Amino acid sequence: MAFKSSYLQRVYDGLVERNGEQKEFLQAAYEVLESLEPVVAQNPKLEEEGIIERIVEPERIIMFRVSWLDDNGKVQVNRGYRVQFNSAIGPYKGGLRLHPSVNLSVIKFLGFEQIFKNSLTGLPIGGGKGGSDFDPKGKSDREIMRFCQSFMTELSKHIGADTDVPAGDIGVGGREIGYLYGQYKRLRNEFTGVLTGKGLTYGGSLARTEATGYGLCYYTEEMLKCMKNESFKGKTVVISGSGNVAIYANQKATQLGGKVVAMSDSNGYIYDPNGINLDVVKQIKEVERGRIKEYVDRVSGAEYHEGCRNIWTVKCDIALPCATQNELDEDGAKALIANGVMAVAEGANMPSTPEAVTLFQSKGILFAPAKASNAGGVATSALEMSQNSERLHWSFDEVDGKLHDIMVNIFHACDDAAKKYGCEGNLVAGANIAGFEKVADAMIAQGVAY
Ligand code: NDP
Ligand code: 2IT
Repeated sequence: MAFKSSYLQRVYDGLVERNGEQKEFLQAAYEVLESLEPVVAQNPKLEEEGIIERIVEPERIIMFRVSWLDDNGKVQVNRGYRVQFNSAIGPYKGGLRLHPSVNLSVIKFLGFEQIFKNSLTGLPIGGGKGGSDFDPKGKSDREIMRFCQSFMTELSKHIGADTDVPAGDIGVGGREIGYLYGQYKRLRNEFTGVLTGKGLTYGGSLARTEATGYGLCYYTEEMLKCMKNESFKGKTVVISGSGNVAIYANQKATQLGGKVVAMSDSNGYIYDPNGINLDVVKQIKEVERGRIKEYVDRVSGAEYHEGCRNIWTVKCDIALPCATQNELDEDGAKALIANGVMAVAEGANMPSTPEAVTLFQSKGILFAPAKASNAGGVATSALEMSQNSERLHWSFDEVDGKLHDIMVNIFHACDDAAKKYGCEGNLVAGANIAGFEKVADAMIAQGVAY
């Protein structure tokens, strides 16, 4: 891995030296630094002001013990994280992930990506991320509650409506946000917009639940229109995952005229040639918290296949990876390409491996990078913060309309930045550059602390 710029090379070598074991973080950082080659070449001020070495170093990392009592009264211990990565353009903002695979590398990669994503939304939010290696699967509601309360007891010391505003991510939905919010309020005696994704009865925004999946489809529709004079209409769609992002991506893709034929969870995938019945998926995943394979017991003509990675062998025009990082690798990309895929748009964070991205781009397949195409969730979180600040509640259509405009604007910001720096059509580079420019400018304006 070699950079043309000696400055970028030096910063990246330093990162590897200090964080060699943080694979996911280095993967995310490498991709951004690579995209910044033409920007660094044209702007010597970036090196003079030490912007790149500053932007790859989190402003603050908080790691803490989370001890809680399970239903048998036994003490359990997990590790909690909050990485406050960059506050140049607004309070730290980003989700909390509860999954056994969570470690510092995963939270740092997510927090790093969040800086540029949040900048792309055009709204005043900095970048952060947090979570725990706690596994919510198989836990009772009471266990989830006790974990969330313990987690928030420590986290509450470090967050606030003008400081750091967490939200959901894998394993954190409405139930968890409710418990976290209740505990924050008890500890602080404050009713503020300290979390987003809240329930509609206590300050949540309409359309936040739908926002990431809807936003992904709005971005994809604009990309299809502007780059290929195409749309979702009549297209076959494959969506990995069956959580929050996947479900509402399915709903919007279907509304826009697409037919979603496959979805998955970490065990395997379902294939339904008639188009997936989303009500059944919602009942299984949102209400019963069950497994995707149960779908085939309820819908005739559908198939279940063990092994989630094979979902990419299902023939489709549009692929929307909406589960987790590095879920779509080179083999998956080859299978999609062999079956004639036209566009791949990322709903999850960094779901495609670098090899897969290179393959898509080299074959002229439209490719929408996560930090642009999944920014609708956090953008709507920022709209929730606005509503909380003005103590008003906007209608579904008002929020959804703003979300739509934000996603269209993000697409054009990426497309324009790519053109400006000589890499027309490369939305990965465009997203990284457009997201970076605003943050770098704000960092320079605010000076170096000494
Ligand atoms: P959920 O917890 O609602 O759903 C996650 C889904 O992904 C589940 O179907 C889960 O299956 C599957 N999954 C999780 N881990 C793995 C794994 N290691 N291998 C295969 N499948 C896996 O999370 P979300 O839908 O909220 O998040 C999905 C992705 O979207 C994440 O990358 C997240 O960072 C990203 N994202 C989320 C946003 C949001 O607003 N929620 C905003 C922007 C991005 P199983 O049940 O078997 O674990
Ligand atoms: O990855 C993400 O952008 C999210 N999980 C949503 C973050 C948020 O603050 O709404």
